[in-house]
Amino acid sequence: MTPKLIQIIDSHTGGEPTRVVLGSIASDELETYRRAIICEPRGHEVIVGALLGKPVDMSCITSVIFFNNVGRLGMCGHGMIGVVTTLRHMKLIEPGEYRVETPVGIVTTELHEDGRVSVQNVRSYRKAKAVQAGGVTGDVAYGGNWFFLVADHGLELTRANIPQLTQASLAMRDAVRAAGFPEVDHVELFAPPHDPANHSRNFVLCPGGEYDRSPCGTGTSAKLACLAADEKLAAGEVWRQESIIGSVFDGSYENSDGGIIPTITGHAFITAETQLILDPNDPFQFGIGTTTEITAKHRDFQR
Ligand code: PYC
Repeated sequence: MTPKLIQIIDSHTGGEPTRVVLGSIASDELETYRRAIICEPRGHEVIVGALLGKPVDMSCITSVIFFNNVGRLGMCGHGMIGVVTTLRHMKLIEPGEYRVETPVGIVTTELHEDGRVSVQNVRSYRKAKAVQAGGVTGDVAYGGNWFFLVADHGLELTRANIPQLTQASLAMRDAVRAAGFPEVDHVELFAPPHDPANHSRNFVLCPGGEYDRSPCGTGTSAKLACLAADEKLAAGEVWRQESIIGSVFDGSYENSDGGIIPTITGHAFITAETQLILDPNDPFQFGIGTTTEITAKHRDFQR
């Protein structure tokens, strides 16, 4: 039997990797190949995949389904910046505006002359304010994915603390789900920025138990929705969100029907261009199975 070949281009946005899959598989085959593309031995659990396809709405340049080690994502801000940067690398686009179809709606992207990319995200909003769960108080908000946003966690947002931040965020996620918000799959912790040029620093727990190296585009969208609802940031004002590794996204918003339309700007860099080989004789051709409790919980939630 001949090996299956999957063309990919890798990039990172603020340190968070994106693996764009170029048409070697169809969307209904994604579940078969998802772990082969993301997980060991070819990848690792931090990667977010982006499967490009033919859009239904022909005003869009492409459709994209984002996916990770445990399933699919609604939207992905750092991933969308990676997708646009990849299309530019492939010489398919030049600086300008491009619409992209995602499972949660169409987003408008802008590739700038200097290589930065802005993503005008789907409508974002705060669902619940000051929810008490797991000994902390936070807001539940939507930014293309669902977030529990917490400031009163009492933890230091430093790289040295990442294991502790991960454990605490997993417990908060369990608690907020049990408190009546089963849709929450990301937790976002906030603290003052390390760089005074920024407004805030965050730590973001992703669905598979990994942390986002970037400031998280959908998480920053959810944060902007909360700031707007609290009248702490005016429409059009720029919010500079710093990640746990110090990378930064600029965010701003316009009002929309009780919620906001956020725009997130960041920069991605291409790191590799290659093809994956799935050898039918390789016992791990579909990736090393992940049987952790986190994965099982996420699968239950997805059902
Ligand atoms: O940038 O929206 C984002 C994101 C979601 C999960 C990882 N990154």
